[in-house]
Order: sequence, then C-alpha cells, then structure tokens
Amino acid sequence: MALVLYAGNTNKNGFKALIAAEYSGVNIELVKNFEMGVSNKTPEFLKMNPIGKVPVLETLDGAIFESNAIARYVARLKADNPLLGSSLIDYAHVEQWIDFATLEIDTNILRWFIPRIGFSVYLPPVEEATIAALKRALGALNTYLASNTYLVGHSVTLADIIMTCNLTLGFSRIMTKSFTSEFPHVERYFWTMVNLPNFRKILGEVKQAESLPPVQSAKKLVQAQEPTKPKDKVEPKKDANNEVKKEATKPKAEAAAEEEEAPKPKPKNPLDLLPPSKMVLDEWKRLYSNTKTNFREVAIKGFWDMYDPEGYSLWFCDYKYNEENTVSFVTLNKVGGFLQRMDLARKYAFGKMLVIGSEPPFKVKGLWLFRGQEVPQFVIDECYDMELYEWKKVDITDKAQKERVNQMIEDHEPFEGEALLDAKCFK
Ligand SMILES: N[C@@H](CCC(=O)N[C@@H](CS)C(=O)NCC(=O)O)C(=O)O
Repeated sequence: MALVLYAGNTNKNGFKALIAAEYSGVNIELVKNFEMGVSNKTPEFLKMNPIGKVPVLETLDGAIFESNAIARYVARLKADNPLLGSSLIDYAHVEQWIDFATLEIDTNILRWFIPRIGFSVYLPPVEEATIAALKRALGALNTYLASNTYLVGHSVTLADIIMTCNLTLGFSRIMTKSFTSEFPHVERYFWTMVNLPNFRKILGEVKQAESLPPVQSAKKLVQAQEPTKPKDKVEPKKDANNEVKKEATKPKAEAAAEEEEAPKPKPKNPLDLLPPSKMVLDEWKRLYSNTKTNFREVAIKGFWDMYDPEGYSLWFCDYKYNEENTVSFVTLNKVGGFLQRMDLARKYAFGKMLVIGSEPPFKVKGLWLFRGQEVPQFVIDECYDMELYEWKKVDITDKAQKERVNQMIEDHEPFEGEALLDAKCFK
C-alpha cells in the first residue's frame, strides 16, 4: 500500500507533506473524492484521528495525524534527508522554525482570518491584538531573513516548507500588499519559495489577497447559512476552518459577503492620459524579437530611431542584496518571479534583466523602458520587487550610459568584465 493522504486538494496543511514528498522522492497518494465534513466524520476516519480533523496520513504501520508530524515522517523516510538539517544544531533550528511557523505565524493568521469569515466571534479589540502579535512575529522573521535566504543553512529545509505553507494561507486570504510591504524580506522569501519548482508543483500559482475579507455580520452569517435546499442542511460548517480555498469551495458565508460588494469602476491608468508618443512600444518589441542577426545594426539602431525621450524614459536597476544571491537557480527564480509580477505593466514597459557572474554571489542588474518620465507609481505600489532594486534614470546624453543601455539590450558578454549567467527579457 502506498502512503495515502486524507485531505482536500486545497488544504495547506496537506501541502506540507506533499512538498516534503517532492523533495524526498516519496510517493504519496491523495485520497480521491475527499469531502470535507463528510469523509472525515466516518467511523473509519475517526479510528485514524479521533478528533476528525485533516490531514491524516495512512501508512502500513498505522495512521498519523497533525500535519507537522506527517511532514516530519515523510522527510524521515529518506536517509540523511537534508530537509531535516545536517548537524545537531541544524536539527534544533529546523524544529525551532517549525514551532515558530506554527505558534507565532499560523496561529495569528488563523485568529485574524477565521472570525472575519464568520466562523468564530469577531471582536475588534481581539483582531487588533492579533494583528499586533502577527506583526511582531513577521517583524522578527523579516529581521532574520534580511541576511538569510533560507530559515536554516543554505538550502530548503522542512522549516521552509512549513513556514511557506502557513504563509500561503496568509498571503492568499488576508495579508494584502499594503500589510506585507512592511516586511520586504518576508515578501521576497515567500515569493521565492512559492516559485521553486517543488513548491509550485503542489501550490500552483499563488496570488496575494487584494482586500481583507469583509467582516461577516452575525445577521448575514445566519442568512447565508440558512438552508434553502435539503443539500445545504448537511453542508459542513467547519469546512472553511483553515483551508486555502478555491473560489468554487468558498464557505457560503464568505461567498455571500463577497457577492454583496458592488463592482467598482476601474480607474483609467494615468499613463493612458499622457500626450501621444511617436514610439510604438509593440513595434519595438517586435523588432527586438525578430532580429536574429546583426543585432547592433538592426535592433539597437532601430531602438534609437524609435526612442521618444519625451514619451518614455530609460532606467537602470541594481539589486540591493546581491550578497544573498548565492544559489544560481534561486537567483534565477527570483528574477523570473519579478518578471511575472511585472505582467501588470506589459502595456507600458520593456525590460532586460541580467544575472551576472560565473560564480556566486551573482549580481542582478537591469534596464527598463517605461512610458512617461518616472517609474510608474502603480508599478511601485503593486510590484514589491521594485523596492529591492536601486533605480537610476539613464542620461542618454552620456555616451557611456547609452553604450551600457546597448549592451544590456543585446546581452553583451562579457558585461562589465563578467560572464552572464542568464539574461531575461520582459516584453
Ligand atoms: N493542527 C492540525 C490542524 C488540523 C485542522 O485544523 N484541520 C482542519 C482543516 S485544515 C479541519 O480538519 N477542520 C475540520 C474540523 O475542525 O472539524 C494540523 O496541523 O494538522
């Protein structure tokens, strides 16, 4: 019998074991047709976990409940698993961060989230104290991550897996950008982790909550839970307890609250109100993509022929924390994640990002073309990566700066005397 995990396929507590399994080469089967509130209340299930909560892992030697214990078991199936650390002090630090992720981070995220969606009493002073406690924990984590890429040592451990799964609930349901921007190192850490292949495979694409779940008033909650059809009578109330919900499985109370929000008209982007420019960004992007030979003579020359210094501006960016770029694939993921998050600026920007050096620490430098004369405010507000870079406007009357622009566009190697690990383009 393979290992069988009993959990819904959006359960962040179940994800801990599944990600650990990816790192450890362990095969886990997710039980099919799991129905929260039904499957976990059967006598067979209660024999495996008397409290009737998920996840539960069924093994040949017996069942295990509590998601951290399950994840530890999975990691221990691989001998000398680096997920658990490689020295006595590392083992202790892995355990330390697992407890911190559970008791200081997860507990406070849940205490903030659950009352808002109407599954426990909402009391403003309690919420205030919970947010303060969460901020205290995130502040400490932020300080630690200012000089550490991972929680323990120089690679992913079980502590990162458990921390990231817990943060996933927070980031996707309640911790909006304006809340998390106070903790830039936590943001960088989180987006780097969720984009690592073994995480992404299980978590899918994670999106940050755009607003706080509106508080569910007692009246609304009662209405939303009032059965209208017999089927609703058996709908499990606790289903939303601490799952990372997909739209389709949102608790009724929460869905009702969201439905009541009036659609807001989308304000026009201020960049669309600028005087028209002779430079057609898409034309430049096409020229860049279609030039395969004589790049200098064709694409670079074409760029300067098209460039409109009144309608557009050029910017150099320099990553502020290059000393952290000690692992090549993590650095590349970081840059890849940045470009994904820039998607919102596609209509107004073109960019080149170079990862420089043949050995760590790698330097990350870029060149961006933006509509208008400033780095657009909506990009600064929406894309947290922006503050991880130093931005400097290019003076195109300066020959050296202009040549640097050319070299960045054409991935010139060596760049500033060093080999390129990679060059990525945003177009
Ligand atoms: N500490 C437990 C928490 C388990 C838990 O709260 N599970 C929720 C879903 S994520 C549950 O089963 N709720 C149903 C209930 O409370 O009856 C763990 O980490 O496994």
